Amino acid sequence: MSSLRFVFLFLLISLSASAQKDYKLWLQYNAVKNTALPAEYKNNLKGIVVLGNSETIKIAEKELQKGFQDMLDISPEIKSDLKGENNLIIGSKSALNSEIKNELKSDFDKINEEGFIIKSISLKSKKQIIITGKNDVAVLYGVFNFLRILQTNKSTQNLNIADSPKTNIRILNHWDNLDRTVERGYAGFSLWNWQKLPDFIDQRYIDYARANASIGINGTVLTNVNANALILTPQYLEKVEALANVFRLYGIKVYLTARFSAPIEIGKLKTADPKDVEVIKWWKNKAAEIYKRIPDFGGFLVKANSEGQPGPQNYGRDHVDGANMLADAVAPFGGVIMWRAFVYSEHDANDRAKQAYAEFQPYDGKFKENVIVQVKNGAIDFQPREPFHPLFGAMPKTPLMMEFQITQEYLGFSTHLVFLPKLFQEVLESDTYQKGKGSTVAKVIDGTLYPNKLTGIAGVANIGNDLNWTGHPFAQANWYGFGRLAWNPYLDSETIADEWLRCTFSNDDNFIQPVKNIMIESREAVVNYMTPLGLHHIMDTGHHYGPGPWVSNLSRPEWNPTYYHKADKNGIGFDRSKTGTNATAQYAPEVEKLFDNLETCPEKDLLWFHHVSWDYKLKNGETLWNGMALKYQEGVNQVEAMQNVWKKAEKYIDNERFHEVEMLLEIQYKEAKWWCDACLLYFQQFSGKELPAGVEKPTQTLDYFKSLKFPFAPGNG
Ligand code: BDP
Repeated sequence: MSSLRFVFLFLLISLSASAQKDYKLWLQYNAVKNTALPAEYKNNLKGIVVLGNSETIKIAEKELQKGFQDMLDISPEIKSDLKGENNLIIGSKSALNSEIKNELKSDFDKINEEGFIIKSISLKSKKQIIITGKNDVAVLYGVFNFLRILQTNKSTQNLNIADSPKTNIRILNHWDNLDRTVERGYAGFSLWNWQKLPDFIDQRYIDYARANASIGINGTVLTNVNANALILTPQYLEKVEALANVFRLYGIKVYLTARFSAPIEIGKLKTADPKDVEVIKWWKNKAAEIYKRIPDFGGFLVKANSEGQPGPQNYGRDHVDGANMLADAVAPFGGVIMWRAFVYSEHDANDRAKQAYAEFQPYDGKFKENVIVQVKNGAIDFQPREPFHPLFGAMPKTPLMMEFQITQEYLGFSTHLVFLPKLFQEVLESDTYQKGKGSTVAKVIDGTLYPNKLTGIAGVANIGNDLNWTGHPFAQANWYGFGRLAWNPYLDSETIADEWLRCTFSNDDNFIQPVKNIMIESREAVVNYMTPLGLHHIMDTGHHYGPGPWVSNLSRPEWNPTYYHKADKNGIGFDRSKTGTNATAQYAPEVEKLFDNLETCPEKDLLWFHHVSWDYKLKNGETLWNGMALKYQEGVNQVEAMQNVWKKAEKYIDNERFHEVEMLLEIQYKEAKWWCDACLLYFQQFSGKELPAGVEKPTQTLDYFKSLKFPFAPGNG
């Protein structure tokens, strides 16, 4: 072979290997290089004893084989009964012999139906490791967790883990349309190839399910909340069934969005009134039809009477009527209705931030048992920072589930590196004070504050058919982190970042430490260069790409950024205190007081709750104007610092991912600067003040920034 051809071939092979890394997410299974560990691992993993023969157990077995092969270059003998020592035993409780069951009795008492046990035990004086749980999917969770021990180079000596998910429904919400566009999707088109389904099962469906199972996600809503009724027709249900058949083996239930007017659109009825007998019958039959195909169908997610979607109010009924009617339809089959509380109306002159609480709180205790109300983390809409939604903790008799957005609609799309678990953690740790100090949002969500049986966390997916699934290599960490927090809402985001980096890139501490710092700081950086000090919703209109604080011409007042920042010559911010819209009164008294009082209101939320003068003194002694300008600049500087750290990462990882991130950080830097310049020039018109020392001069005029148009920005329908 000529040397040129050789080089070409080599390049091709290494390129595709590198591209595969992008695809493999956090399941890289890199060779374990640490000197002592491979020997320890190999010694403990002489054979794999597989008890049980379900498809799920076979998946678990294959996963272990792959893990051992890739990480340790070994293929332990597979046995179906227990012989010898230093085996890894996998199997669910019912497949275990009585000796093992007795040995693990107290461990089984500690876990719930989906929990797993990983334990070093001694059977007839022989050392073994066992991975078990109450069913096969739990065993699979245990297997992935065991492999993570190896991936993160931790010891396998004296293992003693009993871990259970703290929430029941850990679910992705795909805002995927039937034409495969994805609302607010920045990673290509929808994974679901409706045209080729049901006969063509894309390997991606299997890899998607595997990735989700590895982090404990157990549900997926396939379709957009702005729903199309066609998904409920037999033509599509057949395709949904094919996906459900794939996902089931990985413990993932399929859910669909239900368009409230479906009985009219596909059922030929004249009404969709939830009290109409024909409508009630239609939904009952529809549910029965779905469950006949998909016996473990999860249920429906519903966006009703929100942003123009149809709902019970079109017929003079309310959310309770609508949700309960659907709940009755799926109840005989064990289905659940996830009813969204994301509502606000152009006919309501009230502060938008108050509307969901005002509408939903009075319904407390009125929903059927199988309804869970899905509430966004904040009262407006997935902003870089929002105080927690006042509904959390305020509906003791109603199960509430969290809705986070993993896709970065308001946080720079898939071009900005923003580690969202930091944001999620901040929300989950927030204290609602609804049952005294310590009534955190996490406790509302996992059912420990009020004894609600149904619990859940939803994440609006950032997944598309891009080679690397999420557009930005680091956006994979947000999918991963969401899953880990859904499993355990008390996990620390730093732990998650550490795990993810080790599983995705490298265990080298010289790489981990600095890059972890970037991740941890990235969330505050985006807040600084987009919406510091409690500013919110000042993104450009419609697509939400880039700054647009000047937009004021949209038909609905609350769609205009000017509605949110209220900048004038006297100052800036939305007065939601007693002297303003009194939104603070929707919180428990302790929180209300904290937010209401300028002295105690955290500065990070200042302009969310207060309109303050440009000369207002911040805690660091700066005037508000100077402080705000410095924050914008700090955000830009933080991105620059991230770039500098990243440059040093080159020698630790593959070229392709290194360069991808390098290029993306360059875009992020430019866009951070764009945000900083555009916002400061705009707000300066009101403050009438010079930029303080330390803030770079804007590179363009305000008119230039205002003239920018993005008719084809992604994710905008
Ligand atoms: C907003 C999005 C819009 C969604 C809506 C929702 O801009 O595309 O349909 O939320 O959550 O954030 O229903």
